[in-house]
Amino acid sequence: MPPLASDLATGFVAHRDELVDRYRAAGIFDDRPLWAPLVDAVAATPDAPAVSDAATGRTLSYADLLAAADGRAAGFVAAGLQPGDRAVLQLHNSAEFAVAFFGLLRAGIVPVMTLPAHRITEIAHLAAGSGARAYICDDVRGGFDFRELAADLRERVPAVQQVFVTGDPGAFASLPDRPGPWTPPAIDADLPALFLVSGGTTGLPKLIARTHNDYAFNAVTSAEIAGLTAADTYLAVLPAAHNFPLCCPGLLGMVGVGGHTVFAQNPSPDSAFDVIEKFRVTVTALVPALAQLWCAATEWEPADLSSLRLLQVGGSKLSEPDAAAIDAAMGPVVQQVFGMAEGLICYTRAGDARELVHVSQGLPMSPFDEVRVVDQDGRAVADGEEGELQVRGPYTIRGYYRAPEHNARSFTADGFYSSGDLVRRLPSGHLSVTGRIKDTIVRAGENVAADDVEEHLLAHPGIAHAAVVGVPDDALGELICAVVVGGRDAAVPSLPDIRTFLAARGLAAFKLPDRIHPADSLPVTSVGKVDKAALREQLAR
Ligand code: OOB
Repeated sequence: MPPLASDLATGFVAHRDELVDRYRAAGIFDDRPLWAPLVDAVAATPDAPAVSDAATGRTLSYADLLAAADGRAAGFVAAGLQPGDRAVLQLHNSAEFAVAFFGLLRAGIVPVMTLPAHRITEIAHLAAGSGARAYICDDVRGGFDFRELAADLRERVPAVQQVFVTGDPGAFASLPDRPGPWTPPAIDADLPALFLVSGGTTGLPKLIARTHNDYAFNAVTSAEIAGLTAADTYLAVLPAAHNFPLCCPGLLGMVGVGGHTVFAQNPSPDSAFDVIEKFRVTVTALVPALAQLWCAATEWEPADLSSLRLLQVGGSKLSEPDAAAIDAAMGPVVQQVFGMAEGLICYTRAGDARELVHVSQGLPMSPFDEVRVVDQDGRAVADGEEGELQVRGPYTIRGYYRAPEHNARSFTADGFYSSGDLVRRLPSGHLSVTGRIKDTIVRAGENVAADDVEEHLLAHPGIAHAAVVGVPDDALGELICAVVVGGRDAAVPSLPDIRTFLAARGLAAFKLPDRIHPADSLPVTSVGKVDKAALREQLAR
């Protein structure tokens, strides 16, 4: 492999040699570029549909997709970008997302996968941190002009020299297109193929470098577990740049089997149900809040959802009653997915008893995943006990990109990622996610896990959504504050009602909420998880 002229490898934390050797000996790294399955699919079924836009009905066959991606690749290079360069990609769900993404990969340019909800603070931070030379965005979406963000970005991060815009480019360039044959550069499959961004709700997102080898393994294994075939149609309705719809198995899993991916921007049931019916969608992925909404909507939205065989739910905790309700409303379709951009993905399996699918967040995807559940001192807890999940494995990073100070905190000396997630290992080996290390309220010296209180609140028939956060208090340190969204047609119950209800369920007195804040909705992060940091800020004001 010729050494890369670029500085891509600077600040990249590679796996340790002896472990790479072990993974390679097991045959789980195939040393091919991440785009290789696209070329395979073109060879096998050039005319099969690869990607469609739900909104316009535009469909690209596999041959079309590769030709379009190669036109982009040649265009990016003609515009002065080089293999190993980074480009911040911020596109809404569309066939063009797939064209630009594969175009960058075919040019050897490394995309930084940002989400449509990111704004200048995050984009500037990610562009600077990755050393990006280009920014790719849509013109205007949802009333927001991304070209203005681009102009701001050019000022704040002058190293971003190129801006490419879909639609009306304004002062910038359109996405480049140089049709014709294209020879992709050689790559080193153990170097980053793309950057994901961390999903944390505190601080600025961190850059997560995923290699060709590790991400291809992620896609293939996920597709196997989901039982994907060329006959499947996947609906990408979560933001496509997120790990879940991108590779778990998502777009990349579908390309690997030659299946069809449909992109939609509107996840509301009235719109998404039409798409499922029209394209006979078989698989999709949602966050719990959306899955709950879809489940409720089956009662009033007339739609034929019989094609849907797998509804993946992950990103935050799906409660047992909600999982059971979705199965009851839509058939036994739920698959729980507990994953992180840093690597580890857990899935419930097709053969699991439905009760296990409802109570657990799944089993690690690979036998090579090493999972430890540890106490505050880093010692393994007994099986069944709650502790922090630490993980090491073939597709879990060894460190964030160019972030040594974070790495000292988030990774152990022997290379495990400390996830901050609290889990319990069930006898089957499945994990149950019980909370986040930092998501506790310290009230009068007692530690109260927010998740614990939330689960009991959700059992109240008058409560549809609940988030529990601590608010500072002079006397008790923190007060337990529950922000609750009422059920359909129901007023939010009063504080005394709720306390009586929770006490009757056997919740300890020190865990009962001190305050109830009714709300119409809960603030969410870019991918749709409840944003506790934003809630705390709102309550502080
Ligand atoms: C996914 O990835 P990220 O990077 O946006 O967020 C990871 C964090 C996890 O550490 C955990 O705190 C939480 O999100 N999480 C869950 C969960 N799935 C993710 N917490 C409870 N139950 C679950 N099922 O969110 C992600 C990546 C790939 C596939 C699915 C989700």
